[in-house]
Amino acid sequence: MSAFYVTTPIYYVNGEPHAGHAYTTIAADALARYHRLKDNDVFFLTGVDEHGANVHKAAEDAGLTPQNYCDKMTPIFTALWKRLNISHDIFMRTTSNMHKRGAEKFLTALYNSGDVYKGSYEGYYCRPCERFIPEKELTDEKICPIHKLPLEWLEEENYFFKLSKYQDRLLAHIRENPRFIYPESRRNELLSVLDSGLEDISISRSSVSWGISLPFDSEHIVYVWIEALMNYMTALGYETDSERYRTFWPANVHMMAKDITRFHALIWPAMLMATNLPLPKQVVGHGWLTKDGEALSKTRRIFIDIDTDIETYGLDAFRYYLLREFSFGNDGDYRPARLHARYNADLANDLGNLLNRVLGLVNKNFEAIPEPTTSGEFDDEVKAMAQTTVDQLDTHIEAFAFDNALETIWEFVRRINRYVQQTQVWTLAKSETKSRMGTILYNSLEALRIISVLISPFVPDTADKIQKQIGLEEFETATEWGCLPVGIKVSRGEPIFPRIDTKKQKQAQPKAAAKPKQKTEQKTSDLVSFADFQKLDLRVARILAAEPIEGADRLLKLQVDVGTEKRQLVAGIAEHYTPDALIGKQVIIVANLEPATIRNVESQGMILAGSGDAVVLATLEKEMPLGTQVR
Ligand code: ME8
Repeated sequence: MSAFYVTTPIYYVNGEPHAGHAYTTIAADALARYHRLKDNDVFFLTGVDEHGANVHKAAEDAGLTPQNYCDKMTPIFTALWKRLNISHDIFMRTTSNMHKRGAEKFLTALYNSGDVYKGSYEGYYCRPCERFIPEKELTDEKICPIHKLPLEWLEEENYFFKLSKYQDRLLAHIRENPRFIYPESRRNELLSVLDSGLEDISISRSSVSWGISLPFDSEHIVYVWIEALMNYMTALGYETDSERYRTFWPANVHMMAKDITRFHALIWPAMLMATNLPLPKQVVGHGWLTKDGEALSKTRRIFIDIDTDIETYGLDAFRYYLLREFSFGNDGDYRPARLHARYNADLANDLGNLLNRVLGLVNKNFEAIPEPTTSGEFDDEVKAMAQTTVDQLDTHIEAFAFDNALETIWEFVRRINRYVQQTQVWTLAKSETKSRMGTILYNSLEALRIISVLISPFVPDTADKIQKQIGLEEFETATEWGCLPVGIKVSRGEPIFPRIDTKKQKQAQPKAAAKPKQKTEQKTSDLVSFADFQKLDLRVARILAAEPIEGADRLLKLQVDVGTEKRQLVAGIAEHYTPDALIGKQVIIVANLEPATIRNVESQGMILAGSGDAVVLATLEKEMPLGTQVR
């Protein structure tokens, strides 16, 4: 059992938490749960950043003292984490005494390192970022590159930390430890920041009053960012050199979005180098969750209505969508229509129906879970796939590829659906085939048990529901086939993801339902609203294989790569393209079309083509990465 310490950023309390905060926290939660499943000794930290000028100003605006304001805002974060089923071990508040004492101890150590000196500072400051914007990043308009708000000119006497002294050591550390910064693009970004030279940074503010005083000069308040970074150690009991601190420091993963990787991957390690403390093992800066292509923002009031979506689809569907839809290092546009499609296809259809169907057959034909006594076609393949599914998960999780991890589990879910189909298990109830039926149902339930264990880090409530329906009381290992006991009673099986039709979805979205009359008239004249157009998920894909479909002269069966997954499509282009001519071509597909079965072949999407006398495949002017959205 090894120690695994994962952290989220501590979020500012100057506004309510939004989907972006939920995204990081759910991802960190899935990681923590995955490591618990692997029997590691896990410590998962999240919390709030309660000091600084930003929070002070928000308190003033609300007519409260800063402490009262924090006491009012912090429970909003803890309530959301409860609702999202976040399994943190500690929730840090930076106004706590534990943090204050730990921060003072760290600041004293930093001062004693000889790398702190007094100087004066002037420059353009962004209040929402709480940082001076370096000369190199300034535009003529003097606008913050992140918040797009005007910068303030600030002049102060400050204490400085000799960050520049650590440039070479940081460079060497990042080069020697390729996994230190994830993803690669962020690592390269920071390497180029280092190449262009680091400046010393100010670590105190004399103009700010809401924060922790420097232990070596009480006239100054520690800069909120320097204070916040220390929380990762103070939360463990750094102040008293506690057992927990000694077990879990250094952190395995600091998780965050790309906006703040620089603080975590350059400034924080330099502070630790100065105080001779070990560095965190990985700094992970995922992409932005966007809405209509724009980053969510408290200051710019760009939000996603997560309440409606959780109410409509349930928490686990929301968690599933966030983790399955986006590639973690890249930005991802949040679309309720995609959540709807994933709910019906992956959750209701693939997983929910499978469970329901298998339980139904067990209940109809047996008193309890039957014993597997025969062996037949596909059994070994299914058992082997359980093992390969487990084996592949580690690799995906280590690469923070939550999307690939879930896709791998769903390939297994779909394989079990095919197993039920291929064996036509429902036809085997006659006495001479009943033992074969029992074996197939046992195998299917055992696969579902393993699936429930594997999905538990991502959709924990669903995992519990599946286990309960199968009649299990405890989670057993997923690495061993055959742990499912024979002879226990299974439940009747309520659908775990009842299908949600579009009409119901529209009702749940008041904005869409309450369209003005004029819009309806436009609709009848065949115009499509922008919102409707946006529901289409068009993606760049590459054709990997193509073959004719027996008995269908116009159709070809295609295998395409959409970047994060492979799909099978049926296209009516056989009269215009030979299979060989198609292989390797980049095309555009409609990725969120409901799957259809055409001439007994499943088609998961549609390929776009100009269609007149001739049929010509649509493609982009230049090749783009697979999976790129086309709008
Ligand atoms: O920066 N997409 O707090 P903060 C994805 N207090 N993630 C997002 C996001 C989006 N659109 N918007 C926010 C601070 N996040 C400091 C941190 S840590 C020592 C101090 C998430 O409230 C993401 O994790 O501005 C991002 O890094 C973090 O919220 C910023 O939170």
